Amino acid sequence: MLGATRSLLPGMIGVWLACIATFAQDAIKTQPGKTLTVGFSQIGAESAWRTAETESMRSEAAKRGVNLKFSDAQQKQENQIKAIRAFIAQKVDAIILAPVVETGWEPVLREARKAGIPVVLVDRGVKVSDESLYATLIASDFVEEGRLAARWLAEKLSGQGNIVELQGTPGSAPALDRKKGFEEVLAEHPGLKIIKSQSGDFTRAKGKEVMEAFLKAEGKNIQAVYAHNDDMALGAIQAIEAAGLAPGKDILLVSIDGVRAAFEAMIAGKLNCTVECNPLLGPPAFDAVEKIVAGQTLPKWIKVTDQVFDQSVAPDVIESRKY
Ligand code: GZL
Repeated sequence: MLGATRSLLPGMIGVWLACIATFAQDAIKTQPGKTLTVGFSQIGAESAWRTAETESMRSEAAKRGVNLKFSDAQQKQENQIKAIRAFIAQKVDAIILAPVVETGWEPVLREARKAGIPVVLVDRGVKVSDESLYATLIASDFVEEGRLAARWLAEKLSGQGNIVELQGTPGSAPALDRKKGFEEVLAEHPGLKIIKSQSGDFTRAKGKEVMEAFLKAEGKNIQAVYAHNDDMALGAIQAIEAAGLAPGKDILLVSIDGVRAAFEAMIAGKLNCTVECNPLLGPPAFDAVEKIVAGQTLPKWIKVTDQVFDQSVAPDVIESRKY
């Protein structure tokens, strides 16, 4: 009996180790000093924010000597899923994912876990039934960003006015949460009303197009624009000017991201306020990857801090902006 058990022992240990690897994916260990190969599935290049994030990831990987396999999904989830499967086939040490939308990730994340490859989420979160499918999320608090935007606007409008909303990509965490936070504060101000709301997909062109439609439908009935990102606000500014109105004066604009062009628009008096959403996620992302492959466990959410900038401070801070 003992002989038989002894002969089964190596197999049993193998199964036991595989189980540990499966259920504790954030405790994967690789040899110290080995060059890390990391797959990064990026959403696309839809905004200045996204470009800044990509630059931060690429430059940080180069600085750390990480072999980065980069994939631009052009805003399509199916392309991100294909890229993740390719990274799994290439047996990368870790995967970094900026998920374009919140849902639809469970199957491919299970494939990554089965392959023993940790997944770090950056910039946007996912909805999954089992949070152990990703090691950590490095992102801002989009609900708080929405609250900050609404509080600033409520004060500026003295609690009275009609607002049109340019939403981000449908189903994306920032679009859902920035709307949620904004409406949470608006509920405290019955004199403020969102009279039109539509997606501009986080792009300048679409933001301009949707704002043109809002102006046609509501004309001088609009006191303010709430844009889920600066790029759509900059498009809305173009539409407001084309309609013969003064952006920043006839119609106030508050947006989110804090990209350089937003500071330039605030200095020009055309944008009133932007809530920063820091895109320089390269350093914290690769810190997380290095800790995970060294066997450490990380918090499920590493929160990036943000702050509000308006026209009153824009001239003083623009030179210090890093993106
Ligand atoms: C936020 C990020 C959003 C930015 C947009 O973390 O996902 O996507 O706010 C970008 O500019 O397109």
